[in-house]
Amino acid sequence: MSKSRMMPVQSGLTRRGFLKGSAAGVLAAGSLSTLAACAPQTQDEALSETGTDAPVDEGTWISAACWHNCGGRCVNKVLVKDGVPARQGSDTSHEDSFEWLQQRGCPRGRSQQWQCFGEDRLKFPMKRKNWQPGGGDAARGELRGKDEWERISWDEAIELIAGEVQRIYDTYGPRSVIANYGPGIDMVLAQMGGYISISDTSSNGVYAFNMTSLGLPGCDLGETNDRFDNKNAETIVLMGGNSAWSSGGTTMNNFNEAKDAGVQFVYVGPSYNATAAYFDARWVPVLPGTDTAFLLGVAYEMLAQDVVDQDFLDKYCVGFDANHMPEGAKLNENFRDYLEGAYDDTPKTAEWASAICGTSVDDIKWFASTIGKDHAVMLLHNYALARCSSADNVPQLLMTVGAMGGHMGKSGHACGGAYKTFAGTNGPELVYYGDSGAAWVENPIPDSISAPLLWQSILDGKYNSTGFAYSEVFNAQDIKEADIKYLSFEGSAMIQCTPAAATAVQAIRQMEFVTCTSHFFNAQAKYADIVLPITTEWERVGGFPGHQRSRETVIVYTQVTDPLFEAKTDQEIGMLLADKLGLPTAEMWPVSEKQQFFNQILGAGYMDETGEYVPLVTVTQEDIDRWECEGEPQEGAVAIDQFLADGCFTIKRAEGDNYGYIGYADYIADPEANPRPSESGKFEVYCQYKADMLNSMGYSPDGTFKPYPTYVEAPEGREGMFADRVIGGEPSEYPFIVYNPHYLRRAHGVLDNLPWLREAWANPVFLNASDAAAKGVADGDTVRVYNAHGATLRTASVTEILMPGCVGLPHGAWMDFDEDEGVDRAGMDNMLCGTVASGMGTSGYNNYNCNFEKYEGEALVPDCELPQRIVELV
Ligand SMILES: Nc1nc2c(c(=O)[nH]1)N[C@H]1C(S)=C(S)[C@@H](COP(=O)(O)OP(=O)(O)OC[C@H]3O[C@@H](n4cnc5c(=O)[nH]c(N)nc54)[C@H](O)[C@@H]3O)O[C@H]1N2
Ligand SMILES: Nc1nc2c(c(=O)[nH]1)N[C@H]1C(S)=C(S)[C@@H](COP(=O)(O)OP(=O)(O)OC[C@H]3O[C@@H](n4cnc5c(=O)[nH]c(N)nc54)[C@H](O)[C@@H]3O)O[C@H]1N2
Ligand code: SF4
Ligand SMILES: [Mo]
Repeated sequence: MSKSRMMPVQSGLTRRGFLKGSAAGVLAAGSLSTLAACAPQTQDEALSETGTDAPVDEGTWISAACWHNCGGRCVNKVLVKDGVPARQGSDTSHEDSFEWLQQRGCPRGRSQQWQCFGEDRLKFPMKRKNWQPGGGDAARGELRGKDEWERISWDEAIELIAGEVQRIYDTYGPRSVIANYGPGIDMVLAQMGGYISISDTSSNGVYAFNMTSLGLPGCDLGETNDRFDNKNAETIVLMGGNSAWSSGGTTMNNFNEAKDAGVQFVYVGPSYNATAAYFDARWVPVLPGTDTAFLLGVAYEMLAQDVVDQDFLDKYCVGFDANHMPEGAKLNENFRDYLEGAYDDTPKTAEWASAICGTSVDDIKWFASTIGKDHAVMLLHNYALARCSSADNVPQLLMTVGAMGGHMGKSGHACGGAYKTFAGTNGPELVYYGDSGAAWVENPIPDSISAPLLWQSILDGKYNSTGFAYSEVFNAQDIKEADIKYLSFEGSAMIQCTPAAATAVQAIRQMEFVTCTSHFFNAQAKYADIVLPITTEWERVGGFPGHQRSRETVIVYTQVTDPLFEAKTDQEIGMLLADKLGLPTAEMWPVSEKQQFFNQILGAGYMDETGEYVPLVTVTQEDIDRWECEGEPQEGAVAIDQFLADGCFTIKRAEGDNYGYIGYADYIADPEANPRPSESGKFEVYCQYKADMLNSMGYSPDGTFKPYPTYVEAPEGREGMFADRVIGGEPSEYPFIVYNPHYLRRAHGVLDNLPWLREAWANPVFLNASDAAAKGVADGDTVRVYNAHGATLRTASVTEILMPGCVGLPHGAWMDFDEDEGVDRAGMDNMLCGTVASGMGTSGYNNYNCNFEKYEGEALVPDCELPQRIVELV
């Protein structure tokens, strides 16, 4: 990286100096008022006000990182003028069109400078004042979350961590440690003998594990059609999710041609959200966690209306009816007879379904006829419907309903996952980046704790080690004892993003040692003993954002500034610790961070028009010398400097090009030659493996799951709304279902502390208008939302676009737990999620029960008026 691209932000300033430094690139909260006196009136205003009012043609535009797990993948540009980020921008590498999409950033990405240069960045290693090494009372664990903080040097920090790691592994062994595959400290822990990890179904919910046993692709992603085919559908059904908020907007473009062509969109879910509105969709309301009941009613109706493609079922599926059972079936039952009530005297009629899912009988019947065999239909699901307890039959059932309509393997038809940058497009990767060459130390301990049970398992001293679902190694429930002494928070927000936050506080206070690497004083840092400041990606050599990327684009970013204050990268921290512990540091990190980036560039490739993968980036010997890296010169489509300046490479598409794709086309054309990955090689409407797996994992009572999809009551959920769990009876203590939409202000917890974003998005709790009225709650009132697991305060946003009985509490607000009152003041979602697991150990964020009331205490002030969370060092 040339020096001129780096910002002259100096390291090692004091906090005072940091504040003073705001004029030279560090953005203090106070300066917000100068830049944007009050909340901008429109989003355009917000964007044009980013940074100073520097003219756009002065200074240098740098491709900067936006690396969060936000559902999008966008080009982020920073205009650096006199060493200060003056403006932010996005993709300008070509004009935007449906054929050649730009990857434009959202307001979060365009506010990134407030994160990297924010006044609230952690600047130095810190130690909790009353914590001392050695375990036992010296840890003063009861003060976690309340203690004061001291600045320590890196030497002291590494010395303390090395000493404690050695002591804990020597005294208690690796099963006394919990970590989660972080890239620095956790690598060292893996090398020390390993740790118990966390098995979390997080994003994918009940689609997380073993979808292949049903005949689906992993997580049911990859077998829908290329985006140019979307316009060939008559109807596109979106089951759950909200990509307008959660996919950075860019993937919505994949459906624009279909929208323009007049394709009918249908949205199935508890709210008529921004995505449904954008597509002018017909809304089919379904209560959270009840999609199984809805789809069973639909399947019954399809049979009743005679709109089932029986030939498709006979040829491509097993287990739909008694005449097509798979070999090895242990149960003489089938789906069709279940639908008709043969085993429980309950036909799964539209009326039966309606009582459970809250959808009208008319809507269920309409939906069944609309998706019948004579129509071209795309049944696209997100995972919001899968992040629910006991929803484990959804994947198999949606696949079954898709097969009943014959909606696989044909143009205009699809059935499968539409998620993040994969939403509405699939097919082989057209462009990609190379392997970094970094080594990875495997964690030798295969046990894991299911995320929703994590904190209670620590308190109980025992855990179900079933692990990452059902595999060769771990199958049946296996309860083990564990006395956890050390928690490493590195790269995942374990307190913030895992259910049962109040229990987390208790469990953490039992520890002897807690470390955290972080940019900010977030929940993990607040409850740790030693906190290490890490660099943001703006301070690193450059890279390619991982997570989701689209098949048509790679995004690349470069360094914006030297590391701020004393921040270090994960790799630097890992290496310091490994050295101190006498571990083989050079073997563990054989490749420098710069060489890793260079390797990714060299290995980048794309598919040319003939279908061949060829190198993407032209690199000369001079480039290699300038970078002081190793590699061979190569010819590609774009020169390295141009590629880095553009910040991306996007394949230009055209109608009828060689890059089209129809999901499952090979299987449908020749099922014998191209079997699905299930045991039978077909879609398994009866899947013995599924039942055996779910029943033996130990999270639901044995026998709960049948080999075919059935309705299973959730531990809370729909039935939990009623006192005696009988739908329609007296309301229970917690007669609402709370779900967690992923929220525009932030990516999970990340960015929640940014003043601009706080001004733009208030983070209210969404309440149905009639429910609110019944409780005397008006829009803008402070409400207390509570259940058996905890309580939180939020300002009410009263709306008609939410089904009665539902409460929408956005995901990711930074915990602000008032222990005296037993209430969180930030609207933190995991306060209301509890120690509840079912099926595959699902984190069922979207179907807990709750109640709410007008709050009698002092009303909340808007989040944007609260001071930033800045640690005062003693
Ligand atoms: N109640 C409820 N809980 C949920 C959800 C929900 O809907 N409701 N959603 C779930 C879902 S879908 C997901 S994916 C999970 C997400 O859960 P997490 O992945 O745990 O969430 P993030 O906030 O993205 O955590 C990333 C953390 O890593 C830090 N970080 C970022 N970059 C670096 C780096 O380079 N090095 C290091 N060391 N740290 C870094 C960030 O500051 C942040 O603290 O949350 C889940 N939790
Ligand atoms: N801004 C922002 N974007 C993000 C994230 C973020 O934190 N912030 N997180 C990213 C990550 S890791 C993920 S996993 C995705 C998640 O994002 P999405 O997969 O889009 O999921 P949600 O935001 O949970 O979807 C919310 C919508 O799903 C519907 N819904 C809720 N429960 C159910 C149900 O049981 N059934 C049905 N049919 N519908 C239901 C509701 O109508 C609600 O409006 O977002 C990604 N994008
Ligand atoms: S959608 Fe995500 S990657 Fe894109 S600009 Fe926004 S935060 Fe950044
Ligand atoms: Mo996720």
